[in-house]
Amino acid sequence: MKRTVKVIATLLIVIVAMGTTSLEAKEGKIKVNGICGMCKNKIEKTAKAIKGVRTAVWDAKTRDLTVNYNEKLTDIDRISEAVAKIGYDAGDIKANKDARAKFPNCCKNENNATHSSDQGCSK
Ligand SMILES: [Cu+2]
Repeated sequence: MKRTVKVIATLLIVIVAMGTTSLEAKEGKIKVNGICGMCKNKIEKTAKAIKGVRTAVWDAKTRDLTVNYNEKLTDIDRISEAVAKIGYDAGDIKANKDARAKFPNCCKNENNATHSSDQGCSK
C-alpha cells in the first residue's frame, strides 16, 4: 500500500514537471538580415548566450532565426535586442550601426541574395 502511494506521488510529480516545462518552452521566429555562414555563427552564438535560450538556428535562405526559449527567463524582444546590438536588424529592432560598420563588406551586402551560403565571407 505504501509503495503504491509512493508510485502515484512520483508519477504526479513527473506529470506536473512535464506540464510546467512545456508551458515555459516557447518557440519564436525573428527575421535577421545576416548573409553568410559567418553571420550565422555570430547570430546563433549571440542568441544562445542569453539566459533561457535553449536552441537558436538561423536559416540563410529564409533569414529566420528560430529560437526555443524559456519564457520565464527571456522573451523575443530581449533576444532581438541582443542580435541588433551585434549589428543585425532583428525583427523590428534596427541594427547597431557601430557594430555593423565593423563587418566585412560581404556581410553588409543585404541585396546580394546569392551570397547566402553556409560558408563565411570568402575574403
Ligand atoms: Cu556574413
